[in-house]
Amino acid sequence: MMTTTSSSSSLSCSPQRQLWLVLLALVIFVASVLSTESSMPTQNMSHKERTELKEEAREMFYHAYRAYMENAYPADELMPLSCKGRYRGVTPSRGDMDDILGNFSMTLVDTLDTLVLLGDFAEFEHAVKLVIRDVQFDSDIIVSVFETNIRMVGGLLSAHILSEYLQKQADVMHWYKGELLEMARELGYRLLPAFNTSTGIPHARVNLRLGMKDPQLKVSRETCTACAGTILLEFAALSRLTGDPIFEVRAHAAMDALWKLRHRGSDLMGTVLNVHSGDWVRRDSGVGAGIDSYYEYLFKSYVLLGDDKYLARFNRHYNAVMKYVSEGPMLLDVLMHRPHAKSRNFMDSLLAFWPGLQVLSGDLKPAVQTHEMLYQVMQMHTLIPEAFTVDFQIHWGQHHLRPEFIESTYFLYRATGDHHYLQVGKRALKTLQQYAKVACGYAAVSDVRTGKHDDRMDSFVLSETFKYLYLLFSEPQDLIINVDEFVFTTEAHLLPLSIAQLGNSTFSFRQSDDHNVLDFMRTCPSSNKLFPEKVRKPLRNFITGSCPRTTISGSGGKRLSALDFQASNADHLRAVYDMGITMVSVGDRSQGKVRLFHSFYNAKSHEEGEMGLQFMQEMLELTKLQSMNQLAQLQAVAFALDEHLQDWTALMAGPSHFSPELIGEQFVEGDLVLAKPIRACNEKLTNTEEVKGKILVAERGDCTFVSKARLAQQAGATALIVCDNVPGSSGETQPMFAMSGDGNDDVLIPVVFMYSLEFGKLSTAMQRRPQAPLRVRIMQMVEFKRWQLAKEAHQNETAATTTTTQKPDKEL
Ligand code: DMJ
Repeated sequence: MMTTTSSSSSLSCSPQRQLWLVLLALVIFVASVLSTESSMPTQNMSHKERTELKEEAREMFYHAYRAYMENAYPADELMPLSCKGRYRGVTPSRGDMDDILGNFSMTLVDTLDTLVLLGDFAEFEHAVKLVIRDVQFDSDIIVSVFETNIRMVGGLLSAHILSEYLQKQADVMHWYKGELLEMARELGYRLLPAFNTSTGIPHARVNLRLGMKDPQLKVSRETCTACAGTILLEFAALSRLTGDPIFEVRAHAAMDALWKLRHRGSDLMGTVLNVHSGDWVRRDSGVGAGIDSYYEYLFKSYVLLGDDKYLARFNRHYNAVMKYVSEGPMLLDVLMHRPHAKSRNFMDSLLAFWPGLQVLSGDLKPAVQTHEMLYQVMQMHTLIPEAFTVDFQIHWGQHHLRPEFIESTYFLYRATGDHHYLQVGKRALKTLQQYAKVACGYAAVSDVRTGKHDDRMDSFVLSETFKYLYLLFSEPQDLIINVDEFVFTTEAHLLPLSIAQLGNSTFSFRQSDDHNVLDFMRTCPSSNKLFPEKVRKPLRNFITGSCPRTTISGSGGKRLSALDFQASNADHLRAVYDMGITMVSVGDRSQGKVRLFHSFYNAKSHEEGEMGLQFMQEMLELTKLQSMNQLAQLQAVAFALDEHLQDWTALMAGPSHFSPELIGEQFVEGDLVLAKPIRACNEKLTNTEEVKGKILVAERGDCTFVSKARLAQQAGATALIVCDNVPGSSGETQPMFAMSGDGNDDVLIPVVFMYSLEFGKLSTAMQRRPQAPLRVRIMQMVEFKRWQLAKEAHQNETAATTTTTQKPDKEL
């Protein structure tokens, strides 16, 4: 909440004096540092520190890369504790996990494009030569189609594209004649037999030499949604670069077949299916393991190929995920056919990619929230465990040095410019240094509770984890390529947006007869038209459009307005400084109060001084507006502290988007009763009789807010209070929010949300009077305040009247 005061000693001065002589003493107290979300300003990271961290990320990469090259190459992976290579068929098997390995030098292939991003052309050239010389695919080995595609085909394609790019731009590698592309094509052909299924959905595994003729694959039937749905980017690139349509045709067919398997009611997908019958084997639906990159590839296929149908499909799934799977910042699996039932009470670390995808699709707010939750999990356990429960306890304790959380941190930083994400990245980097670095590379952790190391360093550590860390701390001018012109595959390989221009003779975008595209066309305004505009443009410029970044002040630059200003953005701070505004922290730093002074003397130029003045005026307006808005939306749960209902107190609560608003003098009053069961997610409450005509209290979790509301309404409650399930949460320390619904307007009773600490006070009041129910009143907070003031005024008046009538009596 912001409060402002202003004063000016310049009012009587001439305009000239006003401009140049007088310190304009506009003083603004800005609590929450202009952010409605946080009360703690993030410390900005200096350029020097950022550069040092970038260099540290580079060193981390080289420590791991050299360890691999010197001790493991040409093996697929380095075993960092044994300090030797992991070979399929030689190193003792780890079971299915080893399907990732094809004895094709996977770590080197997966790493090639990171070398280019680091600007190490000499090593890149050397590594490309090694790959061309040493890597071959004619092996009697069963490999995972998905992993081989994302790591090997993706790695080869991206290295091919960058080799050609360097030939042109850096005048190097003139000997290169497309050998990597040929290798990618050969490998693509070796994967194709897996697509010979009755549905067109590929088998999970294939023998590199024998295709599906390997006797061990005879019984193969099951695959995961992500395994089958994470092919199109690489296969489309392969087709368009080689001119051989078969890959793209097969990948589109697989995507089409998968789309048909969605649940028509919920629009959700399961995680495991039968490739021949198309039946679901596991109907759990979330955004983590088994399904993650299917959603990612729907969206990115639209971005890379420009085919609207993939955006329409992504939108349908995305809405379903946000409706059923998303629960506040958490993402919890549900059953695709019974989406109101949560199917597990833990989350896996793979879902940490989701905020990054949300950023790309333009949905920033939930991205910030989920990322923040993950950051808290990280702080709680030092490293994010492979899976954690809804109360953030460890479910699976391993930590595989996965990239997803850093990937999302990078995208959030690019979208917001908020230095908070640099600080998060710094913490992630330092943690890896402390807990994962070993003499021979970086080792995964087998249990984050003990910190014990595992003898594995997956290829994605070099291709993704260190790549995203390096990118996070880099400035665009540090990079040889403009990453804004590329799409990152799920393995962080770079595919240029220009691939769409290569076209595809076998596939006409306009032929798309997907009726779901029409669904979007019919909506008004058409999200099919608006959303692409919103996402494609910023993606082409890599989301820099969403927030002013560099030329925000100074002559010729766009003026920074108070509305756009972010106190955690270094560019903004610089711009504000140039406009002659100084920021001084006041009081307790933790309250985030900042005082702004404007002086024309301090402005860089006259023009910027004027801008500064305008900025200060806007800030005053904004401050007023924000405090009014926040107060207007805030709900109050009020109760009397005394038996005579005289002395009332109000606790802060948040409204909902799906229930009627209590406006002005409207309120609901009633006795409180707790739901049985307390989460109110079952088909029926067991204490329906008791609930009738009362205000029901239910705990957050297990099902959506709106489903709790429907249950309360069905039981005859007059209102519902949902209390938070995270101990210690409070509206004083975190932003209040409005609960989302599912687009229907069938809830007719008011529903409000209370954080734990506020609800705790209510609960104490209930316990204090166990024999009688606690009576509460739900209303707008601003109305409660007005009501209290009116009551006080009335009491004062009565007191005054009593005094005046008594006085004469006494006198008499
Ligand atoms: C990577 O191979 C890819 O990011 C994939 O999509 C998911 N798993 C790993 C990293 O965790």
